[in-house]
Order: sequence, then structure tokens, then C-alpha cells
Amino acid sequence: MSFQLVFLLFLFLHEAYPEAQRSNELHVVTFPSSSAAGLGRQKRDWVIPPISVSENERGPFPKFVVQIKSNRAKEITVYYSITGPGADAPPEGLFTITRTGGELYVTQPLDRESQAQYILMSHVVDINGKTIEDPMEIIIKVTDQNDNRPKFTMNTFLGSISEGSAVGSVVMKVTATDKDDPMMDNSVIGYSILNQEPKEPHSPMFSINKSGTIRLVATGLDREKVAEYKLIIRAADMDGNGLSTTATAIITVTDKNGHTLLLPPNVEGVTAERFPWIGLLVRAVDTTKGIPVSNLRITVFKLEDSGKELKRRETSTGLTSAKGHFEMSNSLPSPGEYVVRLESGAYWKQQEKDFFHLYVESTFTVADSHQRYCITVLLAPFAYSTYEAC
Ligand SMILES: [Ca+2]
Ligand SMILES: [Ca+2]
Ligand SMILES: [Ca+2]
Repeated sequence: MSFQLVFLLFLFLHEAYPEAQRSNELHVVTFPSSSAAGLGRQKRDWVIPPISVSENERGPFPKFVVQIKSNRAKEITVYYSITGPGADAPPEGLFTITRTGGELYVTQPLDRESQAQYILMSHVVDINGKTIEDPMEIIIKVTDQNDNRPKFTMNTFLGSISEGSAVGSVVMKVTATDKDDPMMDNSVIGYSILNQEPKEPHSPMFSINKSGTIRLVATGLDREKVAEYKLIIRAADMDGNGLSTTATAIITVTDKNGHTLLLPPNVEGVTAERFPWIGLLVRAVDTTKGIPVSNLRITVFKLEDSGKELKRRETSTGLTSAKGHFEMSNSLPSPGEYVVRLESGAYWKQQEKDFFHLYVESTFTVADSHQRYCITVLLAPFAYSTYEAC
């Protein structure tokens, strides 16, 4: 009746048991016999404390974890074995046991982020292969090390705030994640703002809290002076003191009407409210009269280098509005080189003026399709000039 299993727990985990490690003390866990446990109590109910093994252990391997012992070994020859995932099932051979000594070894460093726990079954047989103890469950718990730095969910976060907003208004929320143990500081993230550009009218204009929410903390937002802020944000584990990573937050300052020029089609989390004023705007001005040029045909080409020749691919065309504006509305300009062509000759002809240029072209580069580009072209019958400013 009295099957007894004695588990000798040698000290393995120096993080968990530092003083024991130093003294090389032997931990012995004796499992109660059925009689000691009381009538009707099943072995199944006996709880073996999980055995902790730190991830990223240094070798040499195989490394001793624990010794499993049956009291029957005092009387007869016994043989030990383990089964289950990590022993005889994938990841096979991660743990081994010495057949006669019952010493359990781990054969390579463990990674908590791949697998945080292993459940092995230990078995004891006699010389004839007859089971002499009930199989015993051994739980190996992989303890965490801070070996993952936080990761922002995006490289660039886009947000916007109306220039009429009160101090304390929420601008946007950023998020970082950390793969380490969620129960430990190893994955507790603290956020901070490392830099703000420009620094006008104050620095800081924004704050970030524990949950990654960015708020306005100062007055003086003025779209005419600063239309866009760029923040370098940092996420660090250990509640802000550990491993860190950075990302960018672009904050667009909108006017009170939340003016929308164009919606970028492929930017995650972007809506008309959150990121107005993005894309390409062309303005045409008649400098002889100082008025906008309306109904002027404008065509935008992208320059494509096939290796042999530079080709123009038309990306957008249309007429300027009464304000002399043309907005590229079918798609955002992707990064690359462009030509914008204005049919100025047709305009002067219609104005019954002598003129020199049949049309006017301006080339430009789009470095970042999440920006605004405003190209103004000043037209005269015998001259033109152009500049970029929004
Ligand atoms: Ca790991
Ligand atoms: Ca971490
Ligand atoms: Ca870890």
C-alpha cells in the first residue's frame, strides 16, 4: 500500500534560491504515503511544487535540474524514465533522466517566450519492467529574464489636434508591447517623450502617460506658425527604466473646421479627423492681375526609370478650381520624382495675350507620402516662377 516517492530537489535555480545555491544545500521533498495523507486521499491530489528553471541558462549542458527517487530503490533495483512533450515527444530530448539514478537534466537553454512550462511524467519500473509506482507529474516552470525589449506597434503614429483645443485634451494614443512575463516588471512599459520639433511656442507642448496617451499640456497652438509637430517617443520596460525602443509621433495641427485635403488610402489608423491636410496641392496665380487662375488644366506625371529611359506616367489630371487650386485626389503621391505640367499657353491665348511658354513644368520629389506638398506657380506671359510651401 505504501508507495512512497521521495523527491530530492537539488538546488538549481540560483535566482530563486540564492542562499541554498551558496551552501549547496539539498532540498528534500517527501511525498506522503496514502496512509499519512489520510484515508481515501488519492495520490493524484498530491501537489508537487513546480520546479523552476531560468530561461537562457548558461551551460555546460546537460545541466542538472532535480533528482527523482523512489523509496523502493532501497529494496530492489529500479529504473527511471520520463515521458511527455520535452522528453519523448516534441520538443524531444529537451529533458533527460538517468535510468538508474533518476537525475533529471535539461539539455539546452530554455526560452520562456517560446514555452513557459513543461509537464513531464516520471515512471519507475523494476528489473522486469513492471511499474512499481504511479506515474508522477513533474512541472518544470521556465522563469523569466528580461530578454525582450518593448516594440511599438507602428514606426510612425499619426495624430491631430485642433488649434482650439483646451489644455489636457487627448491628442492620440501610442502602444508598445513586450513579450516578457506579463506578471513581472520585465514587461511593464513606461512611456516618455524624448524630443519635440519644433519647440515653439513651448517645449513641451505634449505629455505622455503610463498607458501611452498623448495630451496637450500647454496653450499656444497656432496652425499658421506650426502646422505639424514631430515627437520622438520612447517605451522602456521595467516601468520605464529597462530596455527601450523609440518611435515617431506626428501631430498635425488642424484649423477649427478640421479641414481635409485628402485621405491617405494605406495608412493604418488614419481617418479624416485624425490626419487632414495630406497629399498634393497645386496653386496657379496670374501675376499680371494678381488673381488665381481657374479652369487651368494641370497634369501630374510620375517619372519612372525603366533602366533604358525615363518614362512619364500620368498619375492625375484636372482643372483648377475658382481659387486656382488643383488637388491630387485619386491617390496619394507615392515617394519618387514627379513633373507637374500647367497648360499656361492655353490660358494666355484665352486672355488674348501674347505669350512665350506653351506650357510650364515643374519637377519635384516626394520623399514621404504622409506629408503635404503645396506647389505654387506664379504665371506671366513671358516668365514664371514656382515654390513649395503649405
Ligand atoms: Ca527568451
Ligand atoms: Ca522586456
Ligand atoms: Ca523573457
